[in-house]
Amino acid sequence: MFTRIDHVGIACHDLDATVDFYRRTYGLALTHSETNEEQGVREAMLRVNGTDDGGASYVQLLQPISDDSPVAKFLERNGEGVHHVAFGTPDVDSAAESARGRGVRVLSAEPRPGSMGSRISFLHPKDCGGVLTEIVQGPDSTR
Ligand code: CMX
Ligand code: CO
Repeated sequence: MFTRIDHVGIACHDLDATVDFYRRTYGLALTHSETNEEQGVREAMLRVNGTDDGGASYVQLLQPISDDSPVAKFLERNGEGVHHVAFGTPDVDSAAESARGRGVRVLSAEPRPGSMGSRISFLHPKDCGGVLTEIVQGPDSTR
């Protein structure tokens, strides 16, 4: 069902400064940035590597754009740090359905728009051993 780690989502207060830290410290370049109003974030994707299934792995840096967004709540409670882990899959609908069938709460009825044209679903951290878990399908099943 999962074929790779698509990204690790990291909450931060200052997106530009954090992108700069990853560039200066690790040499990771900014691949893509966008604002996702529905998710309440400005985000930056830093590609780490390609993978065998034609996809890739990223660091996803997240800065909230509103005080009541999930990432703003997380920052208020925990400060900066790892917010979620996202697994890549060729079929987000069936992966979410399969998790639901095993009693894991899926946080939206249908997958939602994610970064770079992907479709995403979130699983409740309380049903996943304390890890907010995202499932990602790329625009053409690969990216
Ligand atoms: N990781 C682990 N646990 C988390 C968590 C996280 N990121 N966010 C919240 N929790 C825990 C809290 O610690 C809390 O635990 P306790 O009850 O033991 O204190 C519990 O979950 C409920 O916390 P809350 O602050 O009341 O959080 P909400 O119920 O309001 O929201 C969640 C939690 C997961 C439903 C919400 O954050 C959500 O819908 N997330 C999915 C969307 C999202 O995160 N979008 C931003 C990323 C976009 C992207 O990746 O593209
Ligand atoms: Co994510």
